[in-house]
Amino acid sequence: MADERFFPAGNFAALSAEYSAYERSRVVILPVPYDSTASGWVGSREGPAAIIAASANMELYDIGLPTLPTGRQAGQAGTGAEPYLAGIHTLPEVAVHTGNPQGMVERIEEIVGELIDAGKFVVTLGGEHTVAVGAARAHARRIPALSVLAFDAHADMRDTYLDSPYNHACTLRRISEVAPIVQVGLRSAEREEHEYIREQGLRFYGPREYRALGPEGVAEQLSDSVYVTFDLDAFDSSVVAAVGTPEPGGLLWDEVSELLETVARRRRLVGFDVTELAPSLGPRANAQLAAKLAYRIIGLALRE
Ligand SMILES: [Mn+2]
Repeated sequence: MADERFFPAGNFAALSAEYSAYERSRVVILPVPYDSTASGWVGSREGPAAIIAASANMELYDIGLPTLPTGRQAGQAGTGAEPYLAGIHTLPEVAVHTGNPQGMVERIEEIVGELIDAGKFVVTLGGEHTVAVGAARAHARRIPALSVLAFDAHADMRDTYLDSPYNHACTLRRISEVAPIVQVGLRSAEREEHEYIREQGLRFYGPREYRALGPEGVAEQLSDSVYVTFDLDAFDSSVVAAVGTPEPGGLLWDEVSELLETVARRRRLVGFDVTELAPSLGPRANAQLAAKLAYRIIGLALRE
C-alpha cells in the first residue's frame, strides 16, 4: 500500500524509497536524541525528531543554493539546486548510552566511523552539542589535515565541567584536541576559557569580529577539508529561541548562509552536525530553520 497516495514514512525531507534507500544514498542522517549533560534548559533530545518532521515541509528544490563554483559570488541570487538527488537516508535514532557521556561519545564515533568507511556523507542531528565530539573525532581520524568550523555562542573550552570532560561545556575543547578549530559566534565564556583562548591564540570570533573579518577571512583560515559543527545558539535568539542556553547578539540567517557558501566554494565540506535544538523552548519555525540549514549544507557540500 506504500504508493504515491501516502507520504513516505518519516525520513529526512520525506523522500521516496528511490531517493532514501541506504545503498543508493550518498548522504546519511544520524539522529542522536541525547541531552543528558545539559545544565541549562533541557529538551534537545527532542531535536532530531522535530527537525525530521519539519523537513517534510521543505521544498526539495533549494532556491537559495548557489551553483558553485562557477564564479558566482556568495550573496548573489542562486540558481537553485536539488540536493536530494544524491540520495539521503535517515537512520533510526541512536540508542542513548546512560552509563556516562564518554560512552555516548564513543558510540557515536563508532557509528559515524562505520558510515564514513562505507563512503557516506554523514549528517549528525543532536541532541546536545556533546554529540559533535564523537562525530568530529570519527572524521578527524580518517581525513588528513582536517579542520573544524564551529558555530557557537559559547566557548565550550572548559577542560571539565560538572565532573565530566564530556560535558556539553567541554565540546570544543575535546574537538580541538583532534583538529584545529575556527569558531564563529562567540559571546559567552567564563574568564578562564577566555584567557585560554587568548593565551593560545585560538581563532574564536564574536559576531562583531566576524562582521569585520568577513567570510573570506574565515575561509582562508581553514584547511582544505572542513568539518562543520553547528550549535544553533550561534544564531541570535530572535532567529532561534529554541535552545537550552540562548545568548543575545548572535548571527543572522544570511550571515551564516554566506559564510557556509564561501567556505564551500573554497574548501571541501566533509561532514557536519546540527545540534542543540530543543523544540519545546521556542517556536516551531526554529525546527524548520534547522531542517533547512541541514539541507542547505548538504547541497553546498555535494555541489559538484
Ligand atoms: Mn553553545
